[in-house]
Amino acid sequence: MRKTIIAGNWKMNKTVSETKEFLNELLPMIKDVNANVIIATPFTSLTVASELTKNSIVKIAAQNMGNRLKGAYTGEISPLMLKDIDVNYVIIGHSERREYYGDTDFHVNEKVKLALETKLIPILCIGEKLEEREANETKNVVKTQIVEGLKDVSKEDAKNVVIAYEPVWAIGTGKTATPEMAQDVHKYIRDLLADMYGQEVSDEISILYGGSMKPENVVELLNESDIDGGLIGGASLEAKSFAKLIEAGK
Ligand code: 3PY
Repeated sequence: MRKTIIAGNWKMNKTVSETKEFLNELLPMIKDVNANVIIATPFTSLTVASELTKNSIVKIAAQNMGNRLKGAYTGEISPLMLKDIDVNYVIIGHSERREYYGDTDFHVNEKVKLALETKLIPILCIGEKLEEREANETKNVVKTQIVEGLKDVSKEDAKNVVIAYEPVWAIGTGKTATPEMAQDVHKYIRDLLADMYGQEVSDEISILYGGSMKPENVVELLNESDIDGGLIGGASLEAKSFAKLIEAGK
């Protein structure tokens, strides 16, 4: 039985004091909720977020990481540094990283493998651009990103990967894939993972939907059999709306 995961991706938002304020508002609201909640904060807020959420259902994620363990890599953050401050998850290959910072499937694969090696759970993001959807290329794009992103990842390790399908045209645009459109791609991903690792492993992997998920559409998206949760941008920045999403996901 797969767990529903409600994950917030704050992107480049919130200072340390805003992080404290948010968590002080959110945590009492979800005190009695039994759900899998993740918040991906900027690097600067990770320490305070992991301290404040220690005795709660919330797990903390980084939004990216370096592709080496240590050394002369100016500006990078090692997965070991993330582990050291009790970070459990790391988003890898978000479309904004691919688009603005040149992260390729090769880099994504290096990071996925290193995250698994260091016992961080990678949230591997994939998804097509608008022109790719219009050219009927969605499934080919998603297939390449998964096959390349998980290259040399063993069956044992694959069980510890979370996939986030985020159609790029639905990110920050207010446009959401209809539940049927999203389910169609999620099912395709599930079948692909079954071809790669066997049905049993595929059935264990959580596949999240991302791209303008909000309180108004969360229930119908989560009703689809292969949508196991959400990776949420804008609606995760405000404690009340994030709490509503968590409530829907329990
Ligand atoms: C969004 O919903 O905008 C996201 O990109 C979540 O990662």
